[in-house]
Amino acid sequence: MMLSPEYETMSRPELAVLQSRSLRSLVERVYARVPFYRRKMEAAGVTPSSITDIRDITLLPFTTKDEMREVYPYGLLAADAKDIVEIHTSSGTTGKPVVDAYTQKDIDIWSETMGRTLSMAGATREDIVQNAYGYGLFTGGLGVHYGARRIGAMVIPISGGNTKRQLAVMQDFGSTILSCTPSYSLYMAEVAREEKIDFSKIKLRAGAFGAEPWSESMRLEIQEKLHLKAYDIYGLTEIIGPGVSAECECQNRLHVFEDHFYPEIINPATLEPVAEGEAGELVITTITKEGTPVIRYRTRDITFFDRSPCPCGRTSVRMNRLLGRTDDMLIIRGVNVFPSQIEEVLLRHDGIEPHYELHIERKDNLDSLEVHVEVGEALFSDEVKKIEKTEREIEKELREALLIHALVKLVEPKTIARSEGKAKRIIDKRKL
Ligand code: DLL
Repeated sequence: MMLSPEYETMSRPELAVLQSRSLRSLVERVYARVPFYRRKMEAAGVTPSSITDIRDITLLPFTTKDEMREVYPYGLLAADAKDIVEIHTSSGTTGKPVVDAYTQKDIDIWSETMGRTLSMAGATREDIVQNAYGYGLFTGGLGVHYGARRIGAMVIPISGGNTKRQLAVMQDFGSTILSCTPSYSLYMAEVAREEKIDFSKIKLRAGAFGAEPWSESMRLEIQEKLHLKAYDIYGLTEIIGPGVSAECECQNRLHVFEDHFYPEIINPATLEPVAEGEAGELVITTITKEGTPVIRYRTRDITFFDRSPCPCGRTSVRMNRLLGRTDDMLIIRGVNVFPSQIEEVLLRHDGIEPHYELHIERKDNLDSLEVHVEVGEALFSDEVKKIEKTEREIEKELREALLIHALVKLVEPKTIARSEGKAKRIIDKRKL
């Protein structure tokens, strides 16, 4: 399903013309209205007249999360305060939150890109979207809400949590699309099993999952347990919320909504663009945003681009599912380890549940990694020997994948904390 074919299938040269026009107007606006950007541009020796083409974007300075926090709460405002109609913020668990202020036009853009996101997962006005992302300052709830409204679907604004009620609502109202974090969807499947609710009898046929990292094996598991097609959706508060990129029906990498969000990939160490197709840090410029536009925002998310044509007909560049983050990349005994690599190994094993925690400690200057992962009831009731054998097997595979030793402990069913939002899986005691 394509919401806006004129944009989604636009030829690359036409898109570049559109992007160039948007970028010129953005740079003029922020230079005139946002001292924060004006100062940065002056320091970099750039003025609005330096920017004529989208390719000139590399002349502009980057923006980081720390800088955005420093100008909290309103320092990035590029529109008149009276024209702001809504705000959202990041959770602010690691410092001052980042503020996203929207004009009506920004809300319209957000509704459009989220409408495209849901359409790509097959949603139409016939659908009933059970939206279990949190409503509030978090962008997940209202982002999906606006997207569902844009395509004329019916939305159930249930928000996160109260899992038994989620299950009752999806049966009673016949929800066809589910939106929540991938880890929460698996928790729903678990509670459904206990309650003897059979997902094959529930009408859900697609899910829009994102806001946290997940792997291909986790997708297969969700699809099997919830009897639906699971789509990856991506976004972040600093840019707009969800609706920056999403998978189409091919479920093969996420189309970036490039007419609004201009993406680049850089080497985080040198800040230079990577070679075509190489992985690096995703950088995004909100070329059409009015409220709090962001120029060359360093997302810290790691991915790579695929510019090959997609069978769906959309012409936009696709980004790979996230490989990790520059800041959640663990460095254990000098080796770079991404939690996604560990998840991939764990979920290959039968009898293992997708609930795990990584415990990292430092003793006598030596890092240790322990992987705690839950076993299913079947394996748990097996002999101890079988459990130990599985532990050793996983350790061996982890060593092959990560090149370091990790101690694997299989733990009893239901002992790892469940989350109704983003799962917290890394417990790094080295920082305490
Ligand atoms: O999580 C926005 C969102 C809501 C996206 C609902 C998708 C669905 P933040 O709380 O600002 O915003 O967190 C943004 O979450 O930089 C990524 O590291 C991570 N993230 C978001 N989507 C994905 C995804 C929302 N599909 C941060 N896969 C981002 C992996 C994701 N990580």
